[in-house]
Amino acid sequence: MTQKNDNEFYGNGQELHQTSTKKHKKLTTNQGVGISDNQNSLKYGKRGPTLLEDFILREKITHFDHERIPERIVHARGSAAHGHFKLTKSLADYTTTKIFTEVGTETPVFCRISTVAGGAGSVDTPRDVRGFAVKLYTSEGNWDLVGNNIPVFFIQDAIKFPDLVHAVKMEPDRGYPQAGSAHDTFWDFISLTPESFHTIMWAMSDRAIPRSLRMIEGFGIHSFRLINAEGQSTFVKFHWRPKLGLQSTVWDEAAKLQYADNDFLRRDLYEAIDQGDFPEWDLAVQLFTEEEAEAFPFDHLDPTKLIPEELVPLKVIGTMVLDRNPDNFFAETEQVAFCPSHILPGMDFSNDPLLQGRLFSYLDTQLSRLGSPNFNQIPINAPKCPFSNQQRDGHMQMDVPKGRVAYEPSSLQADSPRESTTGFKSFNEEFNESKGRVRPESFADHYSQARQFYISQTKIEQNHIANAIVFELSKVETQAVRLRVISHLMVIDKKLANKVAEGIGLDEMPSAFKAAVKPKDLPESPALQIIGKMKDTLKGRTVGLLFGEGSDENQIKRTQSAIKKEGATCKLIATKVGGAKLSNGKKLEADMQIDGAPSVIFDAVIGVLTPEMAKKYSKLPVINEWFMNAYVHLKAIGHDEGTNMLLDKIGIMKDEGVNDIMNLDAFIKSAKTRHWAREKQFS
Ligand code: HDD
Repeated sequence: MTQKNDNEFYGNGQELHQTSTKKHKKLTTNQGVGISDNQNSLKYGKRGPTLLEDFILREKITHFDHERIPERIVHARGSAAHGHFKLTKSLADYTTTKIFTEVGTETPVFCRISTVAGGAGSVDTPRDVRGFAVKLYTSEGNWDLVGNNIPVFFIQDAIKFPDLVHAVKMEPDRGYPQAGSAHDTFWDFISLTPESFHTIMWAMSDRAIPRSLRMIEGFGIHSFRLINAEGQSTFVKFHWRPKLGLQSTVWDEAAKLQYADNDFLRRDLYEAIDQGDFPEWDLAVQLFTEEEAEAFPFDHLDPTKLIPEELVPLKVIGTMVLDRNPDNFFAETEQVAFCPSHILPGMDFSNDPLLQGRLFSYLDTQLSRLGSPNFNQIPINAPKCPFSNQQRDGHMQMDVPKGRVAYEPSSLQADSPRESTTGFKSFNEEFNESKGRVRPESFADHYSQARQFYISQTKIEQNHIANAIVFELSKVETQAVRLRVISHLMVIDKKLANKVAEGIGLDEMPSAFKAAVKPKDLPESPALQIIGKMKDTLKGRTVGLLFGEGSDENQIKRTQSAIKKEGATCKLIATKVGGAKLSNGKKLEADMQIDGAPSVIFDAVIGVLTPEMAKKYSKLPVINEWFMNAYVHLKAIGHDEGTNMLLDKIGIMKDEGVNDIMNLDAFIKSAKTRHWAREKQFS
C-alpha cells in the first residue's frame, strides 16, 4: 500500500513552499539522494515509533549534532569582511616582499574584528580590547597581521598569557561575568602584574568602547623585521588608520547598547558594507634601525611599550578597503585561522618574547579548533597563490595528490615541488648570550608610558579613564585588590589615583607601589588621544528621525536628503513600524519601531512632530528617554516647532547641540561631533 503524504491532511507547511513558481534545486542527502519528504520522519504506523532505518533523519540529526566547533579561547566573538589592500608607496629599499614593492597591485584580504573576553554569543559592546586580524592573500603566500585596536599588550612574556586570559574570563566557579573585566579575578591579576598598567590605561579609555568597528585603529603591536635584497634588516611596526577617524561611545551609552542591540557593531559593519559604504583603513609603518632602537628610552622588543609617532613618524604606504560581506558566517568568519607565524619572504619576526610564544600558540589552536592539520585547505584559509609540498593525508584531506613521490629530495617525478632561491629566509642574526628564564632590565620601566598616555589625553578623556576604573573597582568585591590597584595608579599619576580613590569612597590612601624603576616624565603625545582623531564628518553615521501622525512630509524629505548628502544614513522611527499618516494624508512607513530603536543606536536624533503629537508623546516614557538619552550621550538633537515643545517639557537644556531643523546646516554641523560640555552637568 502506498502511504499518503500526511501534509495533505495536516497542512504542516510543505504545500506552502511547493506552490512557489521558482525553479528550486533538488533537496538531497549528503550522498546526493533526492529527498521526497523533509517534514516527517519514517514511522511504523501513523502514531507509531520512528524507525532506526530512517537514514535521512539520522544523517540530518548527526550532522546537526556536530555543527559546532570549539569557539576560540579568546576573541571568540568576531565580525569579518572581505576586501583588498592596495600599495601606494614602495618599500623596495627595505624589503623584497611583493606586497610592499608592487605599487598598485590589489591583494585580496579577509579582516576579522573581535572582542577578547566574551564567548561567541556574547554582546558586541562590553568594555574590551578589540582584535584586528587581517589575512592578506598575497602572490607569495598568506600574510596574517594579527593585531589589536590598542598598540600595547598586558604582559611581556607569552608564558603569562593563559593566566591573563583565565583572570579576565568568567570566574570558573560561578561562570560570570561574561565578556567583562569588571570583576575580582581580573583586577587581582592586574594588581599583581605591574607591567600591565600601560595597557590598562588604554583599556580603561574609550578605545575599549568603540562606536563602530569602522572607526577603530589597528596595530600589529610587536616589532617585525623587513629584509631587503642585500639581506639588511629594518624594524617595522604596523598601524591601520581608519579613514572615518576615531569615534567611541560614552560608557552609559555602551552599557545601554547591550540591551538595545546585542549585535550593534556586527550589524553596523554588515549594513555599511551591504549599502556600499565601504570602510577603509590606511596602512602605515614606523621604520627604524637596530641602532636607532638602541637610543629609544625603552626597549622596542617589550610589547607593553609603543613608539610615539613624535619619535618615529608614521609613513602611509597603502589602503585596505572592506567591500564584501561573507557569504556564510561559519564557513568564513568562524573557520578563518589567523597565525602570526604566517609571514612572507622579505619579512621576519623580532625577538619580542610575547610574539615568540604566539608563533607556537596559533597553529596549535587551529589544530584543536578546526580538527586537522589540513585547515589550510578550507577555502577561507587557502592561499590564493599556488602551493604544493609533500605533506600528505590527515583528517579531511581535500586534495588528491598525483604520482608516487611524497618526499623530497626525489628524482622520480620531474614536476614534484623543489626548494627555490626566492623562498623564505630567516634574518641572519648573531647571538652571544646564555640560556636562562630571564627578563631584560630594559623591560623594567612599567609606568613611564602609562603616565605619558594619561597626560596626553584631553581632560574629557582623563575623566572617562578615571570613571572607568571607578566603575570596574566598584564591581570588585575585595578591598585589598582595590587598594593594590590604587597603589599602582599613584605611581602613574597622583591626581588620577586620588580621583579613583574618591570615586570608590576610600578614606585613606594606600602607599604608592614601589616601582622597580623610577618612571620618567615623557613628553605628551597628542596622537594617543581619541578626541583629537575624531573626523569632522557625518559620513558613515546614522541619524534617527522620529515622526508621527500629521508630520510634515516636506520637512521629513528635506531633512533626509540633507543627511544623505553628507554620506550618512537616516532611519525613520515611529511608534508603529507601519508608520503614520502625514499632514498631506499620505502614509509613511517607518524603518523601525521606537521600542526597538532607542536613541543609543544613533549618532544624532531629530523629531518632526505636530504640536498635538508632541503633547501626546511627552507623556510616553519611551519617547522621553529617546531624547533624554541622546542628550546625556552628548548627541546632536534636531527639532521642529512641535518637537521643541516636547524638549522643553522633558527639560532638555538648549545648547549648540540642540538645533531647529529649519536651519539644517546648523544641525548637521552639530551632529558631526559630541557635545562634551554637557558632561559637566552630570559630573
Ligand atoms: Fe592572540 C586569537 C591578537 C597575544 C593566543 N589573538 C587572537 C585574535 C587576535 C589576537 C586578533 C583573533 C584572531 C581571529 O580573529 O581569529 N593576541 C593578539 C595580540 C596579542 C596576542 C594583538 C599580543 C600582542 N595571543 C597572544 C598570546 C597568545 C595568544 C601571547 C598565546 C601565547 N590568540 C591566541 C590563541 C587565539 C588568539 C589562543 C585564539 C583563537 C586563535 O588564536 O585562532 O591562539
